[in-house]
Amino acid sequence: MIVRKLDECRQTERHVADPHGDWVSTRMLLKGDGVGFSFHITTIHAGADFQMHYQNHYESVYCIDGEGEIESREDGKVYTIRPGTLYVLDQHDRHTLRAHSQLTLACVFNPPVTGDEVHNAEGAYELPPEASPAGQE
Ligand code: 9YT
Repeated sequence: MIVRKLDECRQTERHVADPHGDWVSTRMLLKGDGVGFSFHITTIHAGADFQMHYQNHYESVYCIDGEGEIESREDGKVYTIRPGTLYVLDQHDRHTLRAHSQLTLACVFNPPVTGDEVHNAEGAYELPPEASPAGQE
């Protein structure tokens, strides 16, 4: 069994800051923990408005706190985000996230993030050399 505390993880290298200043992410579970997914508590700063495209991962995002919206750049649909909302990027959807207030999100990635990944120019996380893209295992 693994038991961890968010406040303790925040004091370690598991706490990663976006170089663009849009978010911070505490990766409470990583690939090295061996369970096949990673689990992050992510804070999106109020006013953030940025694009992502997780070409190599599936991601589930559950809103714990805050208000915002998620736009699919595949079809232009915009969905409100508030506490209790789950969105799942099951099609590697290109998307834009807007935080109307600070958002606290619980995020799960498959395949798991390995450590200190931040978005590349396309808004994706690169895979380690040996990993398979999500859906191609
Ligand atoms: C919602 C989202 O994808 N935010 C970017 C950070 C990511 N969730 C992470 O690495 O925790």
